[in-house]
Amino acid sequence: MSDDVLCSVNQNGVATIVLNRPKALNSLTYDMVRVIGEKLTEWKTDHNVSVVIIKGAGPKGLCAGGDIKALYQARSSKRAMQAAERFFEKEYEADMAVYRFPKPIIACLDGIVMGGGVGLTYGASHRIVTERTKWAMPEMNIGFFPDVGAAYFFNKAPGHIGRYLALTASVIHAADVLYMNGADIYMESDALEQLIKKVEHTNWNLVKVGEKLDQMIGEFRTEPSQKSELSSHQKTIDHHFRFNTLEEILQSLDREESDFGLNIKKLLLSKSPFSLKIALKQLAGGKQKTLEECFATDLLLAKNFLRHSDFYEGVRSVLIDRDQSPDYEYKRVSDVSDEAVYKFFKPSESANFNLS
Ligand code: QUE
Repeated sequence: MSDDVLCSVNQNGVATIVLNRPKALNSLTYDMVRVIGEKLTEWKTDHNVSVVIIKGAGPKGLCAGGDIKALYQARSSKRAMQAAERFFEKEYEADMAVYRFPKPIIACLDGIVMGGGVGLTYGASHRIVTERTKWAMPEMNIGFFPDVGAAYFFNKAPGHIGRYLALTASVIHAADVLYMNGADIYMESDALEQLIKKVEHTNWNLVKVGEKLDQMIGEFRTEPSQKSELSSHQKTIDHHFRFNTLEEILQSLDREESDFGLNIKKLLLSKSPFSLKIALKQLAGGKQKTLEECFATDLLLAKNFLRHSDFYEGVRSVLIDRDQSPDYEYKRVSDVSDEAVYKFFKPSESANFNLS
């Protein structure tokens, strides 16, 4: 049994999940997401568990995403491909178990919270951000797509902020995470540490857990020192991202004169045109979908990206060779046909699409 995730239950009814791969920014392996899913299933009905804490080991943060370097190996063999597919299945199961968990989950969004880290925390009942929080769905940087339920939760953000965050892969801080509905509570990182100690040392067995927890959080919570930047750009973002085609979004940005708008255009043009179009369709489609349907689409898309060169080229350019100059299959947005995009939302013949 590996130590990459530490799960424990104390005498007071507090269960803790510690993501414990600090040298790899706690990025998620197959074993980690499998164990997290299993533990949450077990704790759901365990009367010795009243509250769950999710946190990351080490100084850098909660979680940088999936163990992308392991997924990169999928290009080399059928065996590795199957392992990669199983990773996504278990990861999304763990994410969904967090949403469906019937007791409070305190998620510590302290430091880096990206990709898979977002997936594990969005569905938690008590999501706490700090002055150290760096939050992003960074998949557009690696020729992939925003998975882990993004089509569901980005549609819960105000206006078209979700599309903006997904397509630009922007990193945001505490006030913006609260604004886009990725967190509920702000407190200083030091206060969060004290809160967690206090929660661990409180006996939850004979109290009204929800009430007592809210009261305890009230002792530590404050307000971020800076205003949400996203809120001040809401109108601009909504204006440009209201379109359902990438061509229209880019055309709209051509008429923009602010530095903010010009920078968005530059960011979009640095991504894989194919990934951008898939993500836009995925998010537009997510509006009508349930949580389960969003995760089912994510699994289908993840399996198809495992069979697409842009994903490996993106990972290579960012994490393997680090040259930051990906050579994507399609060079321009106009090179990606509607048909190619449409087809990508259908199961690939070589994939095993069982969702159990
Ligand atoms: C986009 C991503 C990821 C990323 C960088 C991106 C991602 C991920 C990591 C990562 C970072 C440090 C590590 C590690 C993985 O980087 O998902 O193992 O040590 O996990 O631009 O989606």
